[in-house]
Amino acid sequence: MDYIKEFNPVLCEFSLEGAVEDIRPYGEGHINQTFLVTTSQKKYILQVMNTHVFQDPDSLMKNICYVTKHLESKGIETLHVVPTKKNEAFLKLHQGNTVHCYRIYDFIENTITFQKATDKKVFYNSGKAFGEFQNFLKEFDASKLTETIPDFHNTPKRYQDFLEVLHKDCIQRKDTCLKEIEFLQSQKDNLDVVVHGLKDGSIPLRVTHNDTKLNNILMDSETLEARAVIDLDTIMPGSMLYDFGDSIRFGASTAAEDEKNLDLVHFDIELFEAYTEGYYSSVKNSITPRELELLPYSAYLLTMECGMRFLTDYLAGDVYFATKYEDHNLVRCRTQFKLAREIYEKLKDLNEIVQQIQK
Ligand code: ADP
Ligand code: GN1
Ligand code: MG
Repeated sequence: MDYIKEFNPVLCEFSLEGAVEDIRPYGEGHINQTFLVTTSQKKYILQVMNTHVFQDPDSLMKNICYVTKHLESKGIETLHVVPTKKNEAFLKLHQGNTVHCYRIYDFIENTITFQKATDKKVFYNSGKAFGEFQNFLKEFDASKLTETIPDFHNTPKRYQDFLEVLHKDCIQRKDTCLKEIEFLQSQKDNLDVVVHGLKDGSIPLRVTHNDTKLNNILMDSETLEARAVIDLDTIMPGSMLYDFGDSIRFGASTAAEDEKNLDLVHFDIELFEAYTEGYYSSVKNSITPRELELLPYSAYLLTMECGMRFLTDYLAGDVYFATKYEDHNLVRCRTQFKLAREIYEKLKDLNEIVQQIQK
């Protein structure tokens, strides 16, 4: 694939430093198409924005500029949006009958992202950094941020969406995942605790990141300290429990999110402890007793929710998450359900860990 030729009309619209020497796909994100652009002088990240998932790219980029400028003004390392020659935050290009949206960030040098927590220290560091990011988000007035995906973590609503897709079974995949469907249906009464808590006020509504997996944080390649929280597309009102739970679901697994051999997939209680310690050290002054009590449950909830989203997308014909092979979404769903089951069984032990950490 000649990416330099393909993206030439796009890159022409931005003032990049140096001549473009190389463009290649980069990272493991499931939503945007990400490329590393190398010029004779520096590196950039180019993204083809996913406008099927984010239907209002103008508001989305306003959110990102608002948040990153604020972070920059405080001297916190963050994404830096490279504007177009017309000084827009992203480029809308009419190509054939469709409009494609592109954005460019400076590449944040000397950092790495992990697809799996390799050791407790790395995961502790990411917990501390996501906690600090949560503190930073307290300064934002939620009304100034557009909700980029309404009901993003409304788990009961996602369950209803699943039922609808299951009912339609538009590409006849239902019979290939009966066990997963049955497991999800058996859990349906356990999915509404956070949504109810937000509604009755027992859980505070905050501004949250909402997509806190380990590969959405850049770690310094030498010190392994967290450098920058990235993937800021879903910053919007939510619960701290969504951020905590999502980090645990991805990072406290002994295997990759798409490991096919389920014997390798386990919930690692020591990784849970490391992350919780890091996170708590940052948020101890603002987390409420109810939130603390629900930290372990949130790990189960977000893992169920993500498994349900993968299953729903599998049944719908892979229209949301990027997939690399035919049953990729089903493979991902299976790892999540296996983890969720283990987390649920260990809730008592996890509660004890949370109690201990507070002492
Ligand atoms: P997606 O929404 O598809 O997950 P991300 O914005 O998370 O896309 O980017 C995908 C990956 O690209 C990240 O996990 C990270 O490895 C890498 N990445 C993104 N932005 C930068 C950046 N500014 N500097 C270095 N790496 C980046
Ligand atoms: C997506 O964008 P990315 O790959 O960091 C998804 C998350 C899921 C995650 C599962 C906007 O995250 O919600 O938890 O995949 N992001 C969006 O790996 O839907
Ligand atoms: Mg990402």
